[in-house]
Amino acid sequence: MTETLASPVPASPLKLYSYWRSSCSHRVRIALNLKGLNFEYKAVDLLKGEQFTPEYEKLNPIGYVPTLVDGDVVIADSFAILMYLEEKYPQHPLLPRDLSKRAINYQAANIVSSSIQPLQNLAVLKYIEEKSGPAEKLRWVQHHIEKGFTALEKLLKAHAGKYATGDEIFLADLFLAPQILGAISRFSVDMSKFPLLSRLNEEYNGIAAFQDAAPAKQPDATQTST
Ligand SMILES: N[C@@H](CCC(=O)N[C@@H](CS)C(=O)NCC(=O)O)C(=O)O
Repeated sequence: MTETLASPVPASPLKLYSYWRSSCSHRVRIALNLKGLNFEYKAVDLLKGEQFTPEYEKLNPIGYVPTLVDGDVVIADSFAILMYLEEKYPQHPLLPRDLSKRAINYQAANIVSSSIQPLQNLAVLKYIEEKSGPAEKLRWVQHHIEKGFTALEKLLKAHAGKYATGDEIFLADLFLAPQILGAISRFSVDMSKFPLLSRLNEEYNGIAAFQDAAPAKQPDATQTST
């Protein structure tokens, strides 16, 4: 007889402060879904500046989404949230046991979270558009996404299986899926230059935990183009 271990569940409902189109929120939504953790969705409208209200800044001092609240615990950064979830709710591990594979996951995640996403953040794009116009804004964002994607294609060529680092979904996939979706749907990046990332994207699109985390499925989704 196989013994099944109960998955840890939160004592009180988790709350996720999120914006539908935020790729940083999107990664956390995927993790929560993979781990089977229900959460209350607390919408923060970035276009209305709700991230800068004094109430929200008490939770997230830098005024970004996402923020996770788990009882008394408040965590205001997607990487920190993912590491917290991983340790507190170990069902569906986000990190492989193999240390070198784990390091590749950190590397791929950080290419997205340090070398792509901050350069396409709302405040950065608004500044560039104001100074140099919408065409320059698009050139800027495409350049930085393509630079990161080129590095990711090279890095993952030696490690990918069905997913980014093998045949199981790990941390790297949680960072890639939202970034690729944004590149396609918001920034018209030519994905034909990135065959591996395109193939991974097809895989992600077929998985329920990823589908349910998609921007368009969130309660605050609108048709706004920003
Ligand atoms: N390192 C942070 C970055 C968070 C971040 O940049 N969030 C963006 C959305 S993906 C945001 O809130 N932008 C609002 C703004 O630029 O005012 C994390 O990973 O949580």
